[in-house]
Formats: sequence, C-alpha cells, structure tokens
Amino acid sequence: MSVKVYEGEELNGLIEKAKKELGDVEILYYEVEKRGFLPFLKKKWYRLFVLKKEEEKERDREAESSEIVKLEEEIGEIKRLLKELKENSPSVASPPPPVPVHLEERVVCTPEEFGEFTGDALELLSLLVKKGVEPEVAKAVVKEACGLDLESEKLDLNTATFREALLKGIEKHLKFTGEFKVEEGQKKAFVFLGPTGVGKTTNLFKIASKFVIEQELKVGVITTDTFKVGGVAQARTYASILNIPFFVATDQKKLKEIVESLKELDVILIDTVGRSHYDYWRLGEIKATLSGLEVPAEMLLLISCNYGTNEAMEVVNRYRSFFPISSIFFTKIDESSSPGILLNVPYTSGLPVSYISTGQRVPEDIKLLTPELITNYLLGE
Ligand SMILES: Nc1nc2c(ncn2[C@@H]2O[C@H](COP(=O)(O)OP(=O)(O)OP(=O)(O)O)[C@@H](O)[C@H]2O)c(=O)[nH]1
Ligand SMILES: [Mg+2]
Repeated sequence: MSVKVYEGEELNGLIEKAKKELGDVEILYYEVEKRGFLPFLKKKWYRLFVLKKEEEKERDREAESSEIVKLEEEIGEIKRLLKELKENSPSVASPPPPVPVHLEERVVCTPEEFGEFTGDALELLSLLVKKGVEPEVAKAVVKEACGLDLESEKLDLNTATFREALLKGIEKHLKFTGEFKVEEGQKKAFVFLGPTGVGKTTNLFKIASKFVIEQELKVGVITTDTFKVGGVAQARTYASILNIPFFVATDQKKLKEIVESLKELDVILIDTVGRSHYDYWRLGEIKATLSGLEVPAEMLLLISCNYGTNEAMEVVNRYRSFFPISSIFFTKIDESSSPGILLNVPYTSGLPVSYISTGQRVPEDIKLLTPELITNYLLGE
C-alpha cells in the first residue's frame, strides 16, 4: 500500500493522469503553491496525493485481520484463565437459592418466651404478637383462659374459641369507662389533652354531639388553644355546626370566669393546645390554665394508634406527671395496622380506656371501647 504523488500546473490534468495510470483512485488531498520570480508572473503549482482503491480495500482488510487476531488472542487468554480457575478451586456444590422470607412469618413464638404454653394457646399468642401485642401482655391476657394440659404439662386454652379466650383476658386485665355520663344537676367538665395533632379538637366535638343527641344535655365548649394558627376558628366552626355555645379562655382567671358564667350548662368540654410530651414548660402552662377549673373534671388523654407502644407509654407517663388522667381515648385506629397498642397501653399503665376514633368524620367516626371491640380489632374482624 503506497501513496502516489502527482505534480503539475493543472489539478484536473493531474487527476486524469492518476486515473489513467492507476485505475480507480482515492484522492487523499492536494497542496498548491505559487512558483516564479516575478510576482505578477507567478503560477500555481499543484501536488496531488492519491491512493489506488484496491490498496484502500487492502488497507481495510489488513486492519480487520489485525482486529481478528487481537480478539482471538483475548479469547485464548480467557480460556486459559478459566481452565486455571477450575483446576485450582475446591469442588463445592453451588449454594441453594435464597429462601423467600415472608414478613408475617418472622414473628414466631420462641420456646424461651412462651415455653409454658402449648396448642391453641401458643397459636393465639403468636397471633397477638403479630398484631403488635407485647409478649408479656399477651401472656398475661391469654393465661386467663388457660388450663394445664396433662399430657404436655403446659398451659392450653380452655375456651372453645380465640374470641372467648381474649374476652376473658381483656375483661380481667383492662378497665373500661363505658359511655361518658353526667348525672342530673351535676355539672361536669371533660378536658381533652394530648400531643399535637392526635385529634383532640375533632373528637371533642364528636363527644359533644353524643351528649347533645343521645343524652339531651346542655353542652358548652371552651378552648384554651390560642396558640395554633386557625385553632380557634376550627373549633368555632364545629361549635356553630352543632349549635353549641363556644368560648375562648386565654388563662386561668378567664377560664374560671367563663365556667362560673355557664351556670345553666350540664357539660363543659375543654379543648387544650397540643404540646409535645417532652415540653415540660408548655405542659406546665396548660396545667396552670386548667387550675382555674372549679368543677369536677375528667382528664382524657388522647393517644394515636399510630404510635409505637414505647412512644405511647412515654406520652402517658409524661402527661400523667402533670394531670390526673382519668382515661385513655384512642384515635386514628383507621390509620394503624397494629391494634396491639389497645392492649399494651391500658395493661401497662393501668388506666381505663374510653373511646376510639375511627376516622375524620364529625360526629360519626367514634366508637365506645369495649372488650368486644378490642377483641374484634385484635382478631381482625
Ligand atoms: N384518619 C383519622 N384522622 C383523624 C382522626 N381523628 C382526627 N383525625 C384528623 O387528624 C387531624 C388533626 O385533628 P385535630 O382534631 O385538629 O387534632 P388536635 O389534637 O386538636 O391538633 P392540635 O390542636 O394541633 O394539637 C385532622 O385532620 C383530623 O381530621 C381519626 O380517628 N382518624
Ligand atoms: Mg386542636
């Protein structure tokens, strides 16, 4: 393969000459310069570089074959490495495919935890743990429905169904307030307490509506929440929809005055500002305002079912150190897949339970908590 150079004064003539001599050619490039001594007599001088077409093909073929050689060399090297690897590695069976793990199956009763139980009791315990019930709480509840199985010398259910067993255990270990009631002539207040956003305001109006519709009582609402932007407006709107008198108390003195002026009312519902249970200073402020309340009052602590049990117990313990909590009012069960909290918190705290809110609609999304209802949630019915 070689490049031929043609020189002359006429470019076209050079190309013709190259074609004549070499046949099919590829023009690579050309140069031009001016030759002559006198500037106005200078002539163009061309230098044409051409390549014979066959030579071009040959050049491609050469490149291709050198690529093939390179590839063959690489394949040879890979084969050699594979052979080496096979000879040097110990002969082991290939590992088994991974076993899929199902989330549900991860929660199992370990013999250490539930070693004293057998049969249906063990099955019920497993189910409760899957629903978020703490093992210790589950054991205490299930034990109430157990007798000794003579063959295995372990505890097994002595009830016909899981439902019966749970009802027995829940009735024994949990306290229920039943529907809130106010005796005739007895003025009573209900204070809605709890962390931010648990549903204090909305659920206060669900209870207000129960008093008005089911017990035909005269109800008034006081909010002490002047902190939340739009808080007063939210409460005022609900109050006007339900046609309930509504007041705002900014401090202890104001609260006392309002309550004294509401002589004709049977029930006063008090909404409070949502505060983090870690904020002792703010919880102290709520306590100071409520000290202006001089009628018998029930302190309701609202707990969202979205909380984990430890978090919920933290809320209970901190609020309890400020207020004499009379019952736990669960909220947002519709947003939770772990109803175990309904057993864990009342069992551990010893506090009675009152209601549970099941959605956002006011006033319908509320239910009275009963052993049957908790059993339904736990059994997924
Ligand atoms: N899904 C669901 N949402 C609820 C439930 N109860 C209340 N909510 C919603 O939770 C949000 C907060 O409710 P609020 O009643 O304003 O809560 P709060 O405790 O008064 O809030 P703060 O005053 O800010 O502390 C609202 O959007 C309610 O509609 C419930 O049971 N389920
Ligand atoms: Mg509120």
